[in-house]
Amino acid sequence: SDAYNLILLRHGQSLWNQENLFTGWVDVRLSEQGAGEAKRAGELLAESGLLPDILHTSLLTRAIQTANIALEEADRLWIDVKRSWRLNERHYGALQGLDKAETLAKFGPEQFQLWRRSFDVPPPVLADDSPWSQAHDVRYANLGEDLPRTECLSDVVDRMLPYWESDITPDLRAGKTVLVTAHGNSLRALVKHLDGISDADIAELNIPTGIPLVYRLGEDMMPLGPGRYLDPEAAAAGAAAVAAQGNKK
Ligand code: DG2
Repeated sequence: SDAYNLILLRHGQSLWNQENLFTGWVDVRLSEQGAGEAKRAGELLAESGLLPDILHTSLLTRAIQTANIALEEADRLWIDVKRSWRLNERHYGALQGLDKAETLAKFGPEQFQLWRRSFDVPPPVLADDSPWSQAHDVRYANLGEDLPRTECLSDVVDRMLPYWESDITPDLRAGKTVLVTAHGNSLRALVKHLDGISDADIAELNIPTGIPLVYRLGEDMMPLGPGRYLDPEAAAAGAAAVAAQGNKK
């Protein structure tokens, strides 16, 4: 075929998604439900016949676990893998570790929505001596000035797209089916690019956990049509649940 296959997968529910806490770069693991979502994602890949030839993940455990579980289910644990901090979740700054419902109640819906979904308003910076800081995490020791202390979605686009260009698109051009296992906001940044979504409209986009989103790309590495969730009903329900997260008790 003359199309290139790209599969995007947000990790399954994490322990902090379950507890409704802002996570960002904090390295929490999958919940039991999240592991089940990852297994289901692997089943969906196997059923669809879309078998990844190469995996790209973030450096965060929840994305790596999700990929491993899904690939095991699809009998593809053996494929090549590349990992990059550039696929990490958006750094949530001083919101990392805070309860989403409490934050909404304390700062109000407008500020809450700006921090969570605006394109260009970053939360306050996270101090390096916070227990939720990554300033002393060995896996980021080589980042130097690139290590974020907070990020808005625009910052994520700026550090994610170079990796898309330099590392992911060459694998696609080589004819490989590429699986990218990442996060709510790093995938929002990639979908914004692929679907040409405006800075204003991207606020409305929410990515559900654990459901493969498949794109067919042309020679220009842009989609030939809309992305397709392999379980559209579960994806719609999951996206609505993400959007409502601040209101959850
Ligand atoms: C979530 C996204 O990231 O949260 O950082 O809390 O995808 O790694 O679970 P993920 C977080 P929202 O921006 O949807 O609040």
